[in-house]
Amino acid sequence: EDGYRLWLRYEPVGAELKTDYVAAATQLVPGGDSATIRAASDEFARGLSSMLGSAPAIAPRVSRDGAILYGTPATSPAIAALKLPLSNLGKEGFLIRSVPVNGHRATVIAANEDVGVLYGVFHLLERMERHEPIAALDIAEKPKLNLRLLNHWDNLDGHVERGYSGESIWDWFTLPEWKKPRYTDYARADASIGINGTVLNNVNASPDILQTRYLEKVATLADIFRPYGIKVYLSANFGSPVALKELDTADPLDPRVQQWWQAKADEIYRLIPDFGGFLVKANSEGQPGPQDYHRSHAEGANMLAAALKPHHGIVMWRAFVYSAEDDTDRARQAYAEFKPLDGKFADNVVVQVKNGPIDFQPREPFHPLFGAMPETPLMMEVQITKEYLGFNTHLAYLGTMWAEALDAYTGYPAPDNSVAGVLEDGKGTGLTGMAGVANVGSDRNWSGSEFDQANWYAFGRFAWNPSADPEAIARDWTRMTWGNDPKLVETVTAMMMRSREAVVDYMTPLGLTHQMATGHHHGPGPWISDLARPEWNPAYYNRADSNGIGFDRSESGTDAVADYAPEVGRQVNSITTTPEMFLLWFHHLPWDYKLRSGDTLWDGLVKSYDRGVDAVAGLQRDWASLKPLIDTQRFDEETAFLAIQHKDAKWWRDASIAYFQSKSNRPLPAGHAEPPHDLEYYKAIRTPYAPGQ
Ligand code: BDP
Repeated sequence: EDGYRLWLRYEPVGAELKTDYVAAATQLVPGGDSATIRAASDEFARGLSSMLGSAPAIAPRVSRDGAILYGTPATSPAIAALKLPLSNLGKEGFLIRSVPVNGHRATVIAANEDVGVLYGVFHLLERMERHEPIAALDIAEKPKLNLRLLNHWDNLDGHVERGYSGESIWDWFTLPEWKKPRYTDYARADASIGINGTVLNNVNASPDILQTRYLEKVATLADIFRPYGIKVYLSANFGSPVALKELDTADPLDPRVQQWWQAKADEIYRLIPDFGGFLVKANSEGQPGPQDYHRSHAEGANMLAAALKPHHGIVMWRAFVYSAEDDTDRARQAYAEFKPLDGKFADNVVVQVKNGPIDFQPREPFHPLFGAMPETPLMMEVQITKEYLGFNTHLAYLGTMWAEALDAYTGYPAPDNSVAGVLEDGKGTGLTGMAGVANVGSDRNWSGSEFDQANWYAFGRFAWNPSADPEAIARDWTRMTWGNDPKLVETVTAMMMRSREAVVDYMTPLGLTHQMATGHHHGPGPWISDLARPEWNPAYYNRADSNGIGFDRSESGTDAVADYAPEVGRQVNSITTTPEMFLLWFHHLPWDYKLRSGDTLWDGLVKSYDRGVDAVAGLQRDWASLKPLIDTQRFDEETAFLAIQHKDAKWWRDASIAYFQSKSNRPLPAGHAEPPHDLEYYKAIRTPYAPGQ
């Protein structure tokens, strides 16, 4: 049991359930013969034979009780005859119903397009994995967002930026000839959670990906993914025409540049007719961009969009920018650059905004752009890989973190004013979506740890439905990944639900942020203040001194609160109404400031760190109690990883307390132990190598 099968383990079911399931799966009746319907049939064969001991035979029509009929009205007269209410389900929705067909009891999986059928087949199989009843179904599902994409930060040399699960799964060296079975298993996993697009290469993009010999490899991957409803996209380096030595400029208003991209787009679509489009990181962290030629982000994005438009491709233009010239407040910089461009983007451009205004931290308030671009479709980018949450060895279920951002009230006039509502509102373009920076790599278990598979899974579920319940997702994943024993399900789900808060507590409590050591971002470095740019330094963010701690973003500080809708801004401008979890994000406060608990800020801070460490010890205890219920290989690995997390959590706590105490000059609250070493000891710890840089 090495984790390779992810949540699609299809474990054999017990005798009683088997009788029910066998009776409800006596024959498979595919309505159609496309590659997608064949993939659905293959999945049924794989899943049912594994869960029930044998797979039912494929039949041309429903001829006995317990048949499963699946297809679209267009290719299956039997489904057309049922006149099912499919009109509201779009291209990707599906319906599953227990209905009589030809006088026989049957389960029908119907959709408008084959990919919807495939999603429905996975849905039914996953229900069976969770031991749920399937005899009387009436399910209608459709995604709320259209672009449900993984972003792979994979370099062409196989290295994955911020990857903690081995090397890239794309073997560019052996493509296009060698089509690894793993590529198909990747597509199956994605389709099982509704992911419908994948950006294959790093946003810090090598221009080489646009060379013909790489595009041929990309085309092969696109062919493998197509039956699973997955489109391929590429990160495009804005300076490609120059870097590939074909032009001496990449100025988006230069006709030669426009023609270059047009010809490149034409070439791509000759090879990949359904190519999705480009993801672009421009004028950010040293990447080239339109501003190099004094053009705006919109002018750059629109030039690429024009090249893709005849082929129905799109541009996802990232808003992750912070400029060296502007040293006011990094949290305001994307807003400052993009807000004035609202309404200036072409209708096949969507702006891709990180969930928070800084950078994938354990906790951030939502990005103010979500409430500020009424004329521009926005998609949300989250990081599935845990660059700032302890890599693959710390257990941190991100579903709760994403729900916190998605549920946040923006004040924006979207249907429900939440960030999720903003994402669902494509401003008439249909460009609604979420992107997740993938944690998929060459490790046997794909994600570097079993629990990190949950974050891949949860990402798909949230992209399908941004209002989803993180606990329900955790429970579903647990059942499929670890088993259906009630104690196991409750224990693991509860562990997951409190895991991210534990990380916040031992790394960056009370709204602190970006306290990680330089470069690799593993381990604490709150004292660091000597890096070239101010906003790379943890000390820039904590601003701890003998008076207090925190970053004043109120109107008396950097006024970042003004980037939010007035009612949101008012709430966080005032110290007393700012939620305590964001206190030091928005305010610089004296060490003796009284928290709601009655503790001083200093005491509360220390207690948070300790609470985080204790929470990890709790995770260890809970996990240990599951030993009889879990296979040895996966149990042992997680046991070891939790021990690493516990050790790291103590390191975080002790180093942070040692540093902040050197500023606060206050004793620790009663019952809280002093760090075992002095500050110099923690400062001297060097991590010579950490994965993912
Ligand atoms: C940061 C990562 C860096 C990425 C950057 C981005 O440290 O590796 O290139 O985000 O999103 O968090 O572009």
